[in-house]
Amino acid sequence: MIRSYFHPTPNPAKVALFLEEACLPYELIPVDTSKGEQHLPAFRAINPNGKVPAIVDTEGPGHKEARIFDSAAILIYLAEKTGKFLGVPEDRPELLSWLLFIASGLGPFSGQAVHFQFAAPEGLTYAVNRYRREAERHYHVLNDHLGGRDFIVGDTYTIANMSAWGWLDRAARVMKGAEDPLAPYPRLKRLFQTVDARPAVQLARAVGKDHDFKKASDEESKRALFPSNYPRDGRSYLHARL
Ligand SMILES: N[C@@H](CCC(=O)N[C@@H](CS)C(=O)NCC(=O)O)C(=O)O
Repeated sequence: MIRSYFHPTPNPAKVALFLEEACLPYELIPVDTSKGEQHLPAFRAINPNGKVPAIVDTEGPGHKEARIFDSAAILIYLAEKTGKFLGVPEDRPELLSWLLFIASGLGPFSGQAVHFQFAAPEGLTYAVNRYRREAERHYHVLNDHLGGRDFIVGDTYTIANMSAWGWLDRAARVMKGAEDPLAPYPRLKRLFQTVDARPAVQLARAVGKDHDFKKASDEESKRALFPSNYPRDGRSYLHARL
């Protein structure tokens, strides 16, 4: 059995998509990051970095319980465990490269673009430009790569496409104000639409809908989500809570 620690945000969405695609039985454990549940000791024992997604596989390697955190690590782990959505072995170097490109580039720059356009104080033009432009640059790199190919790696739908979908789904926030945010990246838009049309995406979108995640952006949520903005006595909010 897999326990999936979840909040309805881009990185956990990738894992939700894999679990639905692979029809793996799992227990969903909501982690309300706006309430600071990612900082509770029980969750930090599963992800010391205090972020979702994370999973626990009660039947891990050697029949021992295993924890896995970080969306790319989880996708690789689950793909290897099930033998699904890995593509062919000859394409493994490309698969790892694009997965890590998304995990360390497209995703984080998109996240920072959202942060500086929606959550940070107004007037930080340099930061907005920096992260928005870098997100755009990553979109261009992937868009160029998709010339003449249907999927990111090889001829099939792999975990690289699931990973890209998680963040492309938030393109309207990353490219704040753009009427059709993927229009300048037609191949990326085609890829997004191909993945988004899969039946498992509808199931993944429904994950966690029955849980009342906190929506308000108030002082509690800001302190929970951006603890390093609130140093206390030389220690961060995060460490002060533990
Ligand atoms: N590199 C990590 C990033 C995880 C991450 O940033 N998760 C966000 C949700 S998409 C989160 O937990 N935010 C709450 C927080 O930072 O406290 C991954 O790919 O899983």
